[in-house]
Parts: sequence; C-alpha cells; structure tokens
Amino acid sequence: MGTRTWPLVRLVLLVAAGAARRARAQSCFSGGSVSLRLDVTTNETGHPHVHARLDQPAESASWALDLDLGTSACRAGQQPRKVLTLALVGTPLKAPVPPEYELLPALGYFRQPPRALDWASARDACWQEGAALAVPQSQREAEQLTRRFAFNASDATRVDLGWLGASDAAKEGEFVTVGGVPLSKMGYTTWNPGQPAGKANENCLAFWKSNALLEDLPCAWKLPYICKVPL
Ligand SMILES: [Ca+2]
Repeated sequence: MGTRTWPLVRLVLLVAAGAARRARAQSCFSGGSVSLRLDVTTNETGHPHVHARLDQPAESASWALDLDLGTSACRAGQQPRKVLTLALVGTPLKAPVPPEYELLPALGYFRQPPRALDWASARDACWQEGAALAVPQSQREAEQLTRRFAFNASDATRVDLGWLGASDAAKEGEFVTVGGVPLSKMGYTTWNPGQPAGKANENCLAFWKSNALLEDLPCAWKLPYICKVPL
C-alpha cells in the first residue's frame, strides 16, 4: 500500500548523549552518531502513521520508550488538542568501572578474580562484570599483566598459565578474540615456540606467567584469568 508524506510534519531529530536536538535531515549515519528519525505519514485510507527509527552503533546504549497519549490546551478556553508524548531514556554509554579493577596506565583497567574457571566460564564471568576476558594488545601489556597479577587461584588446573580472551573453536587455526577480532590484528601474537599445537583438542588461548608467551590449551582446564575494561 502506497503512502504519502505530510510535507510539513516530516521530522528528523538527532539524539546525542540523551539530549534531543534538531539536526539537518539525512537518511544515513555512521561512526558514533545516534539518530532518531520520525516520519509521520498517512496511507490511502487516511490512517496516520508515525514511524520511529533509532539508528546507533551496535555497542551503544539501549533505550526504554515511554509513550503518553492525552489531551492538552495551552490556554483557558482553547480547544483541547490530542498530544502524543514520546520519551526515550537511555542507559549510560559508558558504565563505571567496578572499584576492584586496577588502572594500568595507558593499558586499561584489569582484575584477576580469585577463582580459576574453564575458558567459557571465565569469558562469561568477565562479561557479567562489564569487562572482557583480556587480550594483550602489545608486548608491554602482556608483560605488565604477567608481572602485576599473581595467577594464584583456587581450584586451578595450573597456576603458571592464565586464560586470555581468544579461541580457535569456530575455525581451527584462526584465533579470534571474544570481541570478534582476529588475534592477528590485536598487536600481540608472540607464541611459545612450537605453539599453537593443540589442533582441535586445544582451542583456547592462554599465556605463561613466566614469560607472557602464548599457548593453546584445552578449554575445559580451569585457569586463573584476567578481566579487562578498556580505557
Ligand atoms: Ca585449536
């Protein structure tokens, strides 16, 4: 069914950091832009429609929509008008870092939880804290992590290794971070000599406390792990 646009009530609004402001009309946004587009149209049967489209980066805030339909008159004696009020309330774009996280300057916020976990449980535990299972992005970061954290943990299969946030479970030999980025693009890929060597039996990434070199290990092992909140 065809529609026609009411020329005087076509609205394009831009919402940034929770505050609405008028912006120039455009149909596509990119980068960090968050846009809210409202189109008020009527179809051939005369039914008016309001279409709302919120467009934002995938990692952006989630929004709660609050609608209120009522009547209002600006002045005494004025004919009441029907008023639809639309409110969007977003979650903060950046959650505060939990207090137990330690800032390593220029690297991020980190913490080693006290328990050892299998790789998938460690990944999920970091996510539940608003962090991610750490992946060093430089030699310096890998060495800082091994120096700063003790790798001691209860119930650990071993305490001389710690989990990192990458796996080649999806495609053998291609390690991808928990954020979906190929490990080869993360800035630190210094494997222990001869590694990775575990083939399909060892799909999860770890590093050695002693020298920060990378190792593939069975994902069911329980190892210490480090969660990271990026700067
Ligand atoms: Ca493997």
